[in-house]
Amino acid sequence: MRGCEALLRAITVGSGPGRFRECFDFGGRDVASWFPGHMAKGLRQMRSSLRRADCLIEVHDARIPLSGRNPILKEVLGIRPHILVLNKMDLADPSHQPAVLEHLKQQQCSHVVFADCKHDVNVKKIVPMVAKLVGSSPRYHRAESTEYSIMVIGVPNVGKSSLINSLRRLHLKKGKATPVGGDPGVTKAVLTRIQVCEKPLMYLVDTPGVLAPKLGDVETGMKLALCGAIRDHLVGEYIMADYLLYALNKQQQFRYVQRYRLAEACDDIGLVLRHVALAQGGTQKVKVLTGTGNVNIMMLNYPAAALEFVRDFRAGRLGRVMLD
Ligand SMILES: Nc1nc2c(ncn2[C@@H]2O[C@H](COP(=O)(O)OP(=O)(O)OP(=O)(O)O)[C@@H](O)[C@H]2O)c(=O)[nH]1
Ligand SMILES: [Mg+2]
Repeated sequence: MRGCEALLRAITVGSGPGRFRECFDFGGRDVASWFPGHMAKGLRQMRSSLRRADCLIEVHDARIPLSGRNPILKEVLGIRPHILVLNKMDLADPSHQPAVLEHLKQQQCSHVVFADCKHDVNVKKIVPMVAKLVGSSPRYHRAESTEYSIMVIGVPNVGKSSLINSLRRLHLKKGKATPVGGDPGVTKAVLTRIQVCEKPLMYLVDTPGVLAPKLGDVETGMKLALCGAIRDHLVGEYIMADYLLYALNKQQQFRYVQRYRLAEACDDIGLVLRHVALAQGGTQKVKVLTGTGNVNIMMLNYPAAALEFVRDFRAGRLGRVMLD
């Protein structure tokens, strides 16, 4: 199994803080196979809907504010007023926010909102920002129209649908209009317009998450996978868990030590997963053939432990982390 090979290849150096891997060995992985074909269709649909949009709201994960944004979306963005919502701020280390804003500004991306759409934090800032931005740029269509038509775009699972639902909760006191889920690919097609505000009259169009056909480097792909933008089985849970451990140590985020009752921080994913499996009581019955007959023995379930480790990160149980 590829994940196991990578595990064996992972170089572990010592066990105390300050003695961790300085770079990650991806074992020659190719990210091309992580791009699901249905995304090309989503992208085509978005191109045609774009003609009717006044403004684009790009949603991205605040834990990877600088990497993993779809470059094709960026091309499209050049011709529209654009707001970047860095969502899931509740899961990201807030100390990096000023540096992130500065970095994005240098890339001509200056309308940025950190938000938590699950708990409606900072979401109220968005409608006035859209109104101001559209008001100060020439309308692209229906000059007589006073309503706003906005398209919500971004890579999978970053919270595009959650943003629409949050806006409706805040401005219209209305319930869910578009489905939300923990796996990438919940929104399958460009949806019809959903009203999110009365004054000004504003409609949002939800879109399926689309990854770039070329993800760039494998490290970007791995970060996207940890944030749930790529299906776990395409990448492999072992390598994801190992990269996560590498990233946590690099950020000096050692909350996992206490959570899984390790003696100290370490860079050995095998050891960490052993503790995760023990902490969650994760065992697996395995049949062993012996000379005197078959016996069933209980073994630690490492694949389940790897998945649990990644899930704990995604839920914020390992602390607020910045992967970029
Ligand atoms: N912690 C946290 N979770 C969030 C936030 N926003 C969304 N989520 C969760 O992230 C997951 C994905 O949310 P969706 O709104 O379905 O994301 P999407 O971008 O529409 O996903 P696709 O349609 O699959 O591309 C869900 O489990 C949400 O509950 C947030 O601000 N904080
Ligand atoms: Mg969605």
